[in-house]
Amino acid sequence: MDGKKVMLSGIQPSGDLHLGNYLGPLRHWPEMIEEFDCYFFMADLHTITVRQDPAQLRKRTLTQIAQYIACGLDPEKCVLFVQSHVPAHTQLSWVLNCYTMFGELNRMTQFKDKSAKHAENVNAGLFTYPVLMAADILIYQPDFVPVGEDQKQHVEICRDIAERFNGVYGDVFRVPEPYIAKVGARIMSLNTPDTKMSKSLHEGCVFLMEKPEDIMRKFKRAVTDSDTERCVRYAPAEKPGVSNLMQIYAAATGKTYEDIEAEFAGQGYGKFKPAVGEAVAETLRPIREETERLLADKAYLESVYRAGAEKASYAAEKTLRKVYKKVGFIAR
Ligand code: ATP
Ligand code: LTN
Repeated sequence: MDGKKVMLSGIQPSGDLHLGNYLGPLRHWPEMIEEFDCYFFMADLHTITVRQDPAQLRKRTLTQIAQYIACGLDPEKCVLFVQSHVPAHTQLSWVLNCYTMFGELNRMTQFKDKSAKHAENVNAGLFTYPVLMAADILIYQPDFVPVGEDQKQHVEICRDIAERFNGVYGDVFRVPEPYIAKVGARIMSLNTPDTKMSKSLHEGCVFLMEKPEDIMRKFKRAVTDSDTERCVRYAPAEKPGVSNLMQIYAAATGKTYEDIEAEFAGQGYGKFKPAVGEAVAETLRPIREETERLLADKAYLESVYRAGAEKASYAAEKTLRKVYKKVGFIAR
């Protein structure tokens, strides 16, 4: 492309996108497309580390493309693609597997969590997941990778792999920085505010496609804290429930924590919870409506991901050729 800094990120279509995905990384992506050369993809290859229903996976992948566009990712201004459409990711992943240590993969917290959760299917893909993610990243030579807090360890191992490879072969890969937003980096479940909001915990999770009345219901039922002061105050350790709602409200409205404390001073939680619900419902309404409109135009979505795969392949194959040459493979 044209000498701008490069940015890349992806989300797995392993479930419907939720408020944590949106307020953490996704909301910030459209701000970046003017300034950076951006690649955003549906990480479908990653999803099969856990069993998927094939029809559901296809549907969710397509919905996710529509949601990316509805959130403001103009396909004319950034590259939107499906990970499995660019085989260079998996090709680089094999090479990087041979430059990644068993011990470092064994320390990854996501591997430990997911193998505990899916004890009947602790497959090798789940173990080498971070290597595929490193390949996804390094193949586009990005400067930044915007993700939520929980993905930081994966970007760090990617940096370690890149530095190890560069140490042997010279400066092949740019070593990228994670980019983690200050507000919204870790949205917690509305039911259990000590665990992160996640698509696998349905009740405490708000999905981007949910109707306003369902969103309101979830916020009205959100767990607040059992402290006696009953006031809206930001104190994550003492008041995790209220502080999480404040984080959501701040991210959805752009207000500061001080503004929010002043707005609800002396009012308890009765007005605060529906106000957060309303702010979220209003933020998500245009995204849901635009997603529905786009999903009705399959031909357009196909044209977006086809063009995206072509542009992404061009950049990815350039890095792959360089890597193959460095390690000593004969060019075809
Ligand atoms: P799972 O339920 O399988 O753990 P997930 O809901 O955590 O999935 P991912 O696909 O792993 O979602 O994450 C996609 C992106 O959203 C990542 O950048 C991740 O850091 C971010 N993210 C996920 N959950 C949250 C959250 N609760 N708050 C902020 N960011 C989040
Ligand atoms: N592991 C990420 C998805 C992902 C990703 C990436 C994010 C796969 N490859 C490359 C950033 C860059 C997740 O959200 N669970």
